[in-house]
Amino acid sequence: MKQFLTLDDLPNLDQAVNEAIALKKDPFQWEALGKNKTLGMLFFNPSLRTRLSTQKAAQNLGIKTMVMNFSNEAWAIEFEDGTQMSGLRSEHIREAAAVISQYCDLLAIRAFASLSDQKKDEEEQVLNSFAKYATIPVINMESATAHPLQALADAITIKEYSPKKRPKIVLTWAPHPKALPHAVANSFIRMTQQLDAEFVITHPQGYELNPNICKETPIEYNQEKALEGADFIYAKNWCSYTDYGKILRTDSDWMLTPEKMKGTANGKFMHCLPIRRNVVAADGVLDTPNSLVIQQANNRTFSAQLVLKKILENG
Ligand code: SN0
Repeated sequence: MKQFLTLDDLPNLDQAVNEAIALKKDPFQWEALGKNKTLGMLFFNPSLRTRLSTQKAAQNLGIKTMVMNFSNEAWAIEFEDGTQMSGLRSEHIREAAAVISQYCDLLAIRAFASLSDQKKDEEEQVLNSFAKYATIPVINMESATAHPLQALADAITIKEYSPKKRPKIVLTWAPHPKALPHAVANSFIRMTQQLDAEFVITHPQGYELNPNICKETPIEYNQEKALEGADFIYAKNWCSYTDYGKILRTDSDWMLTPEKMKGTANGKFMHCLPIRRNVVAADGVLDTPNSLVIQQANNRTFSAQLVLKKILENG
């Protein structure tokens, strides 16, 4: 594998999940693989799981890490070509990416959607500019439109906890006070479409996601109906895609509650975290053995470890 910008960079999802589960059983087996290698990690946005699990994954493979917070520690970067840089941006992506490429062997980047400029978000300006001007492999730690490390961790978790060969998986929109990106939902959809599963997306009218991602996956506007017989319930908020960046509703009608979970097939609750308690899901949903949120976060390590290992093996 040359890079990991989206799930499409994985040659085979099922094989990747199996290999990640094998790494989980024996995490230090490949400790010599990353000797003298450096992973640079650039954060344009906050992180807890992504930062620590990716560092831990690197450590398990013998890779050293350098972490930099770009939102307040680095020079503000100019991404446009041919501009006269007399404004607030001090450094051009061309120099920044070239310089970092000399210090590091691998480069991981977190750069959320702006949610104001749909064109730039869809073009993945930040991630793709680093991929273009860096001379080392780039790894996506959540970009404007995708969070493939999360989706791979979710695939591992579903494999570990599935009660049947063909489970019913529901992605449900949930309320949130802030406008959140589409990245987690997008990658979860792309991942789940590749599983042997009955997959349904449910959200209020107006929250339709990118049709190029949803493709043939059924959308059910009645949440209760969608949840019937579900084995996995993946909750996530996202802002409007069609009315880009807007919050259309914040009422608690779509919050996951223990009552709603009763209509599922003793369903497992999933969320990428961080989760707003009693907004996205009630305490009574999170504080039960059916919640897999902590296990999902643990699998982030093995998702990242699998990706780093595949890239290192490529040379
Ligand atoms: C991010 C998102 O894409 O939804 C990261 C998830 C891994 N989530 C948030 O920004 C939540 C922030 C909040 O205030 O609850």
